[in-house]
Amino acid sequence: MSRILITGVAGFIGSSLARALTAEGATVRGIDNFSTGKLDNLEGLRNRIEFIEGDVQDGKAMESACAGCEYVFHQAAIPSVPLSVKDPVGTMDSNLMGTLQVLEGARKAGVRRLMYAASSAAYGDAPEQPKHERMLPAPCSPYAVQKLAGEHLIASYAHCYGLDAVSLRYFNIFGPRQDPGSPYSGVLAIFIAKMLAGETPVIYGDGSTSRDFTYIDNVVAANLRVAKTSAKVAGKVFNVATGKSTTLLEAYELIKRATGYKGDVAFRPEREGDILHSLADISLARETFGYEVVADFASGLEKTIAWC
Ligand code: UD2
Repeated sequence: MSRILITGVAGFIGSSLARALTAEGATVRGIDNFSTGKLDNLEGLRNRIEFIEGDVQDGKAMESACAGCEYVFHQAAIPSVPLSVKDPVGTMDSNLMGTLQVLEGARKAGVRRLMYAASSAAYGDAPEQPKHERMLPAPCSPYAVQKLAGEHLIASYAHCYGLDAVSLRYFNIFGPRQDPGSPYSGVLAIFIAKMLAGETPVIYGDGSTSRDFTYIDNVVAANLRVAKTSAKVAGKVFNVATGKSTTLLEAYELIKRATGYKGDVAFRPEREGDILHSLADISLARETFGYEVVADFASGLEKTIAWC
C-alpha cells in the first residue's frame, strides 16, 4: 500500500492506523475536524503525514482529500450511542452524510479499496450470541441506524459504481489515546482514568452488561489485512472483535487490581439505547482474509493502563 487517506486521523482509531501505516512506509494523508479528535493524538505524526483540517461532510474537501489516494480508511464519526440519543440530527449529519461524501470522493478518485468503520451496534439487543454477520440487523439507537445505513451505502456504491468498499463492524474498541474525558467516552477509558485518579467509577446497570472489548491492535491488524486481501470483499460486512466477552463488573475488578484503586463503584440505572450483551463470532473475517486476534482483553488492558 502506498498512498492512503484516513478520515478521522486525529481520533483514537484513525491515529493508531496512521502510526501503523507510516511504519509500513505508506504515504498517509489524514483529515479531521477535531470534533472528537485531538491534536495530541498526532504527536510524532505531524511531520510524517499530510494533515488536512476539514469535515467529511464537505464534498469539495473530500474530493481533494481522496484525489491520488489508492486506499481510504474511513474512521471519522461521532462514535457515541448516548450522544446520538441526545442529538439524532447532528450525529446523523456527521455519521451518515459524512460517509456519503467520503464515498463520493472515493468514487471520483477511483480508489482501489475503501475500509469503513461500521459498528456492532447494528445487531442491537437481539438475544442470540455470538453475533454473526448473517443475522438480521436490529439497530436500537440513532447511532446504530446511522452506522448501519452507512454499511448499506457502502454496499450500494460497490453495486452501482463498482467501488471496492468494505464494512468492518467494530466491537467496543479500547486502547491508548482513547479519550476518557467525556461522559460519552468508552467505558474502559473512563474506568481507568477514574480509578487512577482515585475517583469512583459508575456502572450503568447491575454490572452484568457484557461486551466483546477489543484492543486497538486487533482493529489495525484487521484493516491492514482486509486492505491487502485478494479475496472479494466489496460490499461485504465483517465483525472485528475477539470472540470473548467480559462483564462490566469483571472489567471493574481487573482495573481495580491493576491500578491499586482502593475505593468502591457506584451503580446507576442503565442508559437509554444501551444493549445488554455483545459478543462476536469472528469466523467470517478469519476465513475470508485471515484475521487473527493479536492481543486479548487482559494483555490489551495491561498495555492501556501502562500507557496512561
Ligand atoms: C460502543 C461504542 C460505539 C458503538 C457501540 C456498539 C464506544 C465509546 N462506543 O458503545 O461506538 O460501536 O459500542 O454497540 O466505544 N458504561 C458504564 N459506565 C461508564 C460508561 C459506560 O457502566 O462510565 C456502560 C454503558 O452504559 C454500556 C457499557 O458501559 O452499558 C459500554 O458503554 P460504552 O459507551 O463504552 O460502549 P457502547 O457499547 O455503548
